[in-house]
Parts: sequence; structure tokens; C-alpha cells
Amino acid sequence: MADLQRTFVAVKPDGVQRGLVGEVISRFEKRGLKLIGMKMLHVSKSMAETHYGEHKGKPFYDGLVNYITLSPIVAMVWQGKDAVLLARNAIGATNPGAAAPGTIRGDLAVEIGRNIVHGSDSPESAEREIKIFFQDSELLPDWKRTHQNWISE
Ligand code: IDP
Ligand code: MG
Repeated sequence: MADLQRTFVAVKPDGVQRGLVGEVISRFEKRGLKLIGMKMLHVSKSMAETHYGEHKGKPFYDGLVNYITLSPIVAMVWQGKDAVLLARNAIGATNPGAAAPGTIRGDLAVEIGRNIVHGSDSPESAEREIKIFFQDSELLPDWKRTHQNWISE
């Protein structure tokens, strides 16, 4: 399948603290994406700086690195047709105030600095981000879902 993609999704420290891990996972499961890797970890400052390198120099950068390292996250890799766009749409706009109802941020968050969840913004970002958080051996891209044919033709 040409458009089979992986995307990196993380429940950020606020989402974990607020008990929203299950809620976030549930939305992706129900949508039909396939979970191929998951772990809980405490992000180090250097991992945070690598992951958010594109934002270095912006006014919110120091606060962002602090936020993501405050307490554990749950890191996940989801696979499916157009997984990157599907996940971004399900997550909603960066600023929860502008996020549509029905999206994770639009339903569960109020502030840009506490927006619960991360999702890769392109297939290239996804591959880069997955490598920061997972070894290849920690991913199970080939497990068979018995109802796969009822999700994709
Ligand atoms: P994204 O998470 O929707 O891809 P980005 O623009 O890549 O949004 O920003 C990364 C993260 O940085 C956001 O999810 C949010 O946590 C934080 N962030 C972005 N802009 C601001 C801001 O203006 N103030 C505080 N935090 C911000
Ligand atoms: Mg981003």
C-alpha cells in the first residue's frame, strides 16, 4: 500500500497527569489506526531538544522543553493509510482555543502550552521522531488485525 504511513503520537505530561491516556488511545483505536509501538518514559532535556529542535529560538521554546520533561509521557507509533494526516486531524489545531469540537484538543484542552498530545506533522517528521523514541526492535508493524478488511478495502 503506497500510502501506508506511521506517525508518532505522544500523550504529553498534562495528558498523563490528567488520566487521559486511555481516552487518547481509544480515539485512535476506534478510528481504525493500528498501534505498532508504545512505551511510557520520562523525556530527558536532550531528547526534548532533539524532538523540538525546529522550535529552538522561539519565545515558547524553553517553556516547551520544560513542559515535556516535567513528568512522564506515553509515546506511541500508529500505522495506517494516511496515518499522519488522520492523526493530526483527530488531534486538532495546536491552540485548543481554535481546535474544532470533536478533536482531542478541542474536547479536552484549553491552552496552547498544555495541549495534551503530540502528533507528527509529516511522514518525514514521523520517521525522524519515531527514531528519537523507539528502537526498530520495539515496533511491531506486521501484526495482523483480524478485522483489517473491515477498515480498509
Ligand atoms: P503541534 O504540536 O500542533 O505540531 P507546533 O507548532 O509544532 O504544534 O508546536 C509544538 C508545541 O509547542 C505545541 O504542541 C505546544 O505544546 C507548544 N507551543 C507552540 N506554540 C506555542 C505558544 O505560542 N505558546 C506556548 N506553547 C506553544
Ligand atoms: Mg509540530
